Amino acid sequence: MIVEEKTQTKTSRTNNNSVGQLVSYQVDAQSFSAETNQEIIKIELYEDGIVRVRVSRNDTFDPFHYALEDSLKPKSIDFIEREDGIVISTDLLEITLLKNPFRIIFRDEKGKILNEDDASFGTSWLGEQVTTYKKLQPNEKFVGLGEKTGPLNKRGRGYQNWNTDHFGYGVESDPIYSSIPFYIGIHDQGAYGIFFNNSHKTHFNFGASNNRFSSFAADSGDMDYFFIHQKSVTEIVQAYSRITGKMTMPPKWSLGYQQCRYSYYPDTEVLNTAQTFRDKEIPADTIVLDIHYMDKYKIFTWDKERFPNPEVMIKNLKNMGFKVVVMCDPGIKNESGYHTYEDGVEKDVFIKYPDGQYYEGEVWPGWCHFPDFTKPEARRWWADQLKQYTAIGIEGFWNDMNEIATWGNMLPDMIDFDFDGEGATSRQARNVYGMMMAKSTMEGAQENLNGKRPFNLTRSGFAGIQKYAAVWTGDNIASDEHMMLGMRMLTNMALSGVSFAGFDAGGFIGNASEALFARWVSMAAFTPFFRGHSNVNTKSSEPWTYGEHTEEISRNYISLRYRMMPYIYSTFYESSTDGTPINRSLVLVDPQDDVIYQEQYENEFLFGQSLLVAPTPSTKDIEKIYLPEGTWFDFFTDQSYAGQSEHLIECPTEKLPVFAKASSIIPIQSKVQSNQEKPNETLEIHLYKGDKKNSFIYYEDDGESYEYQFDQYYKREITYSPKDSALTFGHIEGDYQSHFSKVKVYFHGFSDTETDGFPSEDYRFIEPLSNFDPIETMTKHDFVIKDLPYIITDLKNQEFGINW
Ligand code: NBV
Repeated sequence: MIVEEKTQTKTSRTNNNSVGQLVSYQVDAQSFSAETNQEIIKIELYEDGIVRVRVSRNDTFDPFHYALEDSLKPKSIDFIEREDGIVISTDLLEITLLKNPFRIIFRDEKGKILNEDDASFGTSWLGEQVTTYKKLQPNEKFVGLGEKTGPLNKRGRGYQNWNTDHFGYGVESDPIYSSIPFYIGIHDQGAYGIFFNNSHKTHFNFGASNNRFSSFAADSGDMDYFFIHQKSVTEIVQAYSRITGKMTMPPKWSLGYQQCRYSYYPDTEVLNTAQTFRDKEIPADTIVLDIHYMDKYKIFTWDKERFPNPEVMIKNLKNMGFKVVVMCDPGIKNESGYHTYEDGVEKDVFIKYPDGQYYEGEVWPGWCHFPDFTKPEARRWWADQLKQYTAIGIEGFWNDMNEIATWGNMLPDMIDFDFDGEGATSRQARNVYGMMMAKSTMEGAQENLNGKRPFNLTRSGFAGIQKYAAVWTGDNIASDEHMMLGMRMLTNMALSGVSFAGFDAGGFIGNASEALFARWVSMAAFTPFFRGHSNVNTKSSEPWTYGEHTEEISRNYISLRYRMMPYIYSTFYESSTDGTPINRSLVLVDPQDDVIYQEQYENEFLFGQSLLVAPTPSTKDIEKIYLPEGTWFDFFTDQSYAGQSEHLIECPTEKLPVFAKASSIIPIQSKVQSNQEKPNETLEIHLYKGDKKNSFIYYEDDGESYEYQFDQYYKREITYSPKDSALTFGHIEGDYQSHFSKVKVYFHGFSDTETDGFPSEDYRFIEPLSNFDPIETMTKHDFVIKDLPYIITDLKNQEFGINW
């Protein structure tokens, strides 16, 4: 419907120029399209709670996006015309599009305002830069935005997305390695998510230096954002994962402990390190090889003196139950005679200046060229190169320096990228380069490994990186402050779709104290990606480097990690199916509880659905902890605590404050030395007394192939119903035979009469230490120990009609 003829006006390069009056608009089955004097506008509905808003000053919208799932399809729109605008209503949202000037107001299904454009600025241009301004709502808080420093609540701060190698970043530094332009706003009226789908340098202002608006801006390209509203913050994160994708199940070995060092060499040191884990009975799955395995840092080569026969070394490690992860840097040394380089030139895979000359940047090997991972032929080429690793038994890959990092850190803006045929310069491609490298590595490895799951790790990423790799937080510092920052960053990343994330436990730069190392490893045992790593010329991060006591503590928590593997693996499965975070900020528990945003409590999180972990600096042995609504049980002593209140909790280095939620169902296995070793046949189910019905989806598969996508899994729902005093094992789904044949239930928090008739035995999640037993010591401090293990039955005998 033409409302008014389109007229041409001059865009000012200096003055803020906001989108004006709609001059025409039309609604078809799937979208609302409109024009102003200078812009085209499109609104699409992908789900009842997902709306896409696009505004462009070009004739058409940017056609191509790396972050979006191919399966995204707009659905039909119903709308009502009103005097001042158009209203689109769904079961979750009411979207008002004002016509003069064009502004948007998002309300929930009850009519409460969730988010609205600033009345004067809406979406505006300042030269080429496009910004959308949103009115700050009462008590509005902002969380997420991926790998960002600073507090949990980012209100009052501004951030930039520009993937940057930031060695030893500070606790407030910005930007760092990854860009995920997705955040969640929470205020008195509700919560919403905004994903800004633009890979240029982007800028976020959450009420920084102003008390009027929050905003998101891009240096160029379209305004293109997805507005999400769901019934809970968890569902907002899940919805975001429907837009940008979910991880596939990683190999189970990669969820174990990974030992890294910059760098282990020669091969004998690698083997000794692996053997020491076995000798000391500290479980581990992986040894990671950093850049010194290569011949002068040239990827796809081996230093012949240090590693004369990598294939044999990898076989020997395999026999010890260890997998190998290798460093993969994108910089390919410009050197004649170097096969990878010459082949790359021949196949024309490297990025170039606009005059057609190769870009050269200096990095570890010297002056290098860089594959254009946004070019399909270059991805194909990289996949072929990777065969040199997969052929000798390597199944793990570590994509580093992919921001792109070069000495000087100033990748020129005018470099040309293929951008899958669309063409782009560094300005648009830089933020996705790391993700496209990770995608190339993942897809190449998948192809070469013939059905085995590779493990893929990356430093740099963009929205959607979860589909291709785990992400770690780069070069952190061995300090308490950094350890606590790391915990927050991991929950931020999880709030932004990246569940499989971790940090360098122990700190990369500098040396940790014994207590810091012990605490860091204890906490890292409750993070999705669990790896110890440290910089060249610092102490190594093996658990035995920091003296016997720290070694014992590390052994305790690493062993506990392996005991929790059925719980962890099931939680990974949940995340791979619906995008639910693994490390869950308390924002996901009760976003309206203002206490959780306080500095003292902002680092707390749930590891999976049941375990609350309270990160605590190594310098403290008593700490104030906030427990959210409900009853909580100390994971190690069973002492119960009331929720929605603060507690002073003793936390000597040996005992990390961890609490199990009332009504939890936690599956645990016997101790193993790696995920490749089979636990015994009994699956333990730890049940915590509660008054709310709860269920847990137990999941198992072969841990190494993609057969689970073809029904080769074992899944069953376990439900605790306090009202009926019943624990029900649901029917088995999938065709995979569980490793376990027996199940043993342990009751926590129940009185003796409630569990009458079942024999009790001593139970511990962690071992007493040689010179300190945290649990006994706790007893002396008036902690009640209530270990109430009871065998319900050998369910294989089907006494209760349950066949595990
Ligand atoms: O490859 C060496 C390091 C690596 O250990 C670290 O984890 C990466 O973040 N790498 C960076 C290169 C530069 C380190 C100064």
